[in-house]
Amino acid sequence: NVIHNMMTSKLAVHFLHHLSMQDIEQLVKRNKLEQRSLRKKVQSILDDVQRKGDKSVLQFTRQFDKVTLDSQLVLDAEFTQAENLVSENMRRVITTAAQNIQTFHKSSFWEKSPVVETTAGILCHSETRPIQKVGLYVPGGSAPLISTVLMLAIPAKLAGCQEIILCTPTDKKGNINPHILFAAKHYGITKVFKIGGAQAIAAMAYGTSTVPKVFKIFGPGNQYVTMAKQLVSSAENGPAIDMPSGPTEQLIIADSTAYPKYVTADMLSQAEHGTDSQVILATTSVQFAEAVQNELVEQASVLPRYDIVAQSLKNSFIVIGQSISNLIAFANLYAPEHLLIQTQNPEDIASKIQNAGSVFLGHLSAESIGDYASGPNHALPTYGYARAYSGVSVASFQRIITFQKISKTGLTTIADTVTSLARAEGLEAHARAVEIRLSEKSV
Ligand code: HSO
Ligand code: ZN
Repeated sequence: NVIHNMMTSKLAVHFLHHLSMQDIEQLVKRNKLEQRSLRKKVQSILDDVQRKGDKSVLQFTRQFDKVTLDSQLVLDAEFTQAENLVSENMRRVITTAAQNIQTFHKSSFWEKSPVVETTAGILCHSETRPIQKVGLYVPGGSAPLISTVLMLAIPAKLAGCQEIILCTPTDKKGNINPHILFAAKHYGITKVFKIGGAQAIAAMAYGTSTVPKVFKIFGPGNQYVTMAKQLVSSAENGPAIDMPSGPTEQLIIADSTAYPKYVTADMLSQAEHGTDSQVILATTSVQFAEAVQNELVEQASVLPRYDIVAQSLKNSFIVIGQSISNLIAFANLYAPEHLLIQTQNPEDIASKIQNAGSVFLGHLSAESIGDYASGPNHALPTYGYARAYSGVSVASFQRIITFQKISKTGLTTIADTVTSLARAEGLEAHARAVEIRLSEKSV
């Protein structure tokens, strides 16, 4: 094990009661990358793929990923080959995680609402329908996110999506991580393509001769992927997207009953995702903060991804509050992707949380467990979008259609309400569409 140079600087510490409202707003703001030049670059990739299809995609794959592919579509033989590379143990753990994810997602969706009689003779209800074609993106990058395949494919399949395609970049030899292929094959993906980056998003948004055009695109990615998703979703006829996504983030509320070792380990688990990850410790105890600072140096020093961790800890900080309720207020302002509550009574705090993607209650609830295997989804809103967006669920792969049926009684009861409102809006034809039925004797 390599022991790295000790981190030289400690996390920045902010005392909430010394900060003005403006200071706090500044603290809660995420680092925003320069968007203008990024947008231009990504738009030109999107335009090229839209014009030239597969030829353009293959060209970008050569240029950015340094691989020349015969087939972008993963062939049956490759699935078989991958299957053989997956150990018995990995099969077992992927299956276990998948089962929990399935159990949780199954428990929280619906297909048909009750029928409600809003007024005598007026029957209304809703039914959900799967989005027929969806595209999933799984980043390659520094970590092959096997778990992300499960987190996206399982709810898509439960929703009943007919076509579920997946794009992911290959390694330098043109291969996809075998576990990713194994998970894709076993959990409902219809086609896998060896495409990464903005060109993958473009291919799924516009369609090419090999990649089908989809109606909604899901999944995390780097800044190019994120920008591409935003651009295609606002284009004419473009697909919807799950949510705008950004670097991963975590906020831990800890009191003096928390364990510095656990809290530190959780912080490092998110800090290792990327240099732009952000982890925040919010605590009432200065001593506890001090203990975590020391523990961070200790635990980080032996991590294989030390360099990433050291970098992301520079975007990270500690806030000290005079009371737990000050910390709760701060957490609600920040709206973290992941909120960990490691205090004496986590449930009491949980009921006061308004803005968060996913909440982990108690000292034993490590975020990693939720990242992989407990059941809830790990595709969650970052960047403060948790104020308005939810994480991925079966509902993300469905739409709701409403149905209504008006009987003769319903028609008579509601006629005056509708005709009066219609005439108040100056829409005479609306009023008459009701009245013509009242006077019609045949029905
Ligand atoms: N923490 C990540 C998900 C993940 N962690 C995948 C490990 N693998 C964003 O929620
Ligand atoms: Zn993670």
